[in-house]
Amino acid sequence: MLNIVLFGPPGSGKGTQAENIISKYHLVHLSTGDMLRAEIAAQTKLGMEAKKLMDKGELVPDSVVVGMIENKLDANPSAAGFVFDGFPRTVKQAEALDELLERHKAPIKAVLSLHVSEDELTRRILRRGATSGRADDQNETIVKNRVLEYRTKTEPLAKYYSGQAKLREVTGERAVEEVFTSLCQEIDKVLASNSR
Ligand code: B4P
Repeated sequence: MLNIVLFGPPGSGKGTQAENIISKYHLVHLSTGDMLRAEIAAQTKLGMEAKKLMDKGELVPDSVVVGMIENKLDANPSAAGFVFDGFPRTVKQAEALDELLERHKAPIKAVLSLHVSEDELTRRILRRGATSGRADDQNETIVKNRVLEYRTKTEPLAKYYSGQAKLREVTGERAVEEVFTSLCQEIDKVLASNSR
């Protein structure tokens, strides 16, 4: 089973690249951002609670996203693997994911980390905000808060995964196709080392 984490700050292109990766490698895309937005669209209680935090650029509680991921893993027993996009975002979430995947005997094979400068992240998100209708994409203060949440709560995960020798760095500030080529090179290295 090929389980990959796409890691990086908001707007670094995780969602964009996840789409390309799942279609090339026939994997299942698990985006906690998309799952939360679906809950908001369906106006569930969980969605309404999450919306209050997301609109401010804050993370939703670990227990909420871990529960959603667990349900999706259980709902896809015959998947060839998963691309985790926007999850985990805290060390607690990463530990929970390791435990869940241990149960499925299918650990994370690689964590692909996208690097993009702060100026470019803000530019991309505000550009998307002009058409996306996402409240968290429309205001520079909220975007800055999302990046701050990333720096304080999510970035420490890089150390967690480099400690497991799974972290692979990729420059994300290039054309979408160029970034995709580099990500595929990293995935192919992982596949080659597994088949040895
Ligand atoms: P997400 O939905 O995960 O949103 P994101 O970080 O903005 O997205 P991403 O990095 O995928 O960027 P994308 O490809 O779309 O999270 C939203 C919110 O949900 C969080 O703030 C949080 O509140 C909550 N949440 C989600 N998961 C959570 C968790 N695990 N725990 C707690 N809370 C959670 O790209 C952005 C833009 O850049 C697009 O317009 C794209 O077209 C453009 N772009 C992409 N690649 C480009 C390139 N190479 N060049 C130019 N533009 C590019």
